[in-house]
Amino acid sequence: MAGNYTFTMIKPCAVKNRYIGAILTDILKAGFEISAMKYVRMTVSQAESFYGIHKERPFFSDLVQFMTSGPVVAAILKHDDAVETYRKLIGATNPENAAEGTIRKKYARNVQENAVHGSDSDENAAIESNFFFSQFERF
Ligand code: 3AN
Repeated sequence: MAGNYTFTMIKPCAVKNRYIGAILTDILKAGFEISAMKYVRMTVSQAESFYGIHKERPFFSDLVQFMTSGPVVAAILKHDDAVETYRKLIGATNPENAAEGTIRKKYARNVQENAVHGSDSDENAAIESNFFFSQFERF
């Protein structure tokens, strides 16, 4: 059965471009509730650990450098079938392939600076949420 929670980050590019408010508005208008939220800058070792699944990919060091270049907004979001519903709202990884009206179509610059992260499975949503938030920080 699909879970009710997903994990997201508003990435450094979208923070720098002043899209935090617009992206949160899109998320809330789509019916998501905020279960947890914080504004943090990851260290290099935290980003390497968070993206460990990609460590053999050619873009890994660029990705870590980018994701540690400034603060991110990290959040746990609640919705029925949260992972799939959120992946639809954000659109394809590469904004060139993202559907009209999606967050990445509107706010992403390219495949790396793609505005937001969204978990790709219930299992990863739980792992990623636990990486950033304790039980006392969730509502
Ligand atoms: P998604 O974020 O849509 O789940 P993943 O998990 O394949 O996509 O990639 C994680 C992150 O790695 C992306 N959000 C993006 O920032 C970066 N990335 C993915 N593919 C590339 C690529 N071909 N070149 C540069 N960065 C990439």
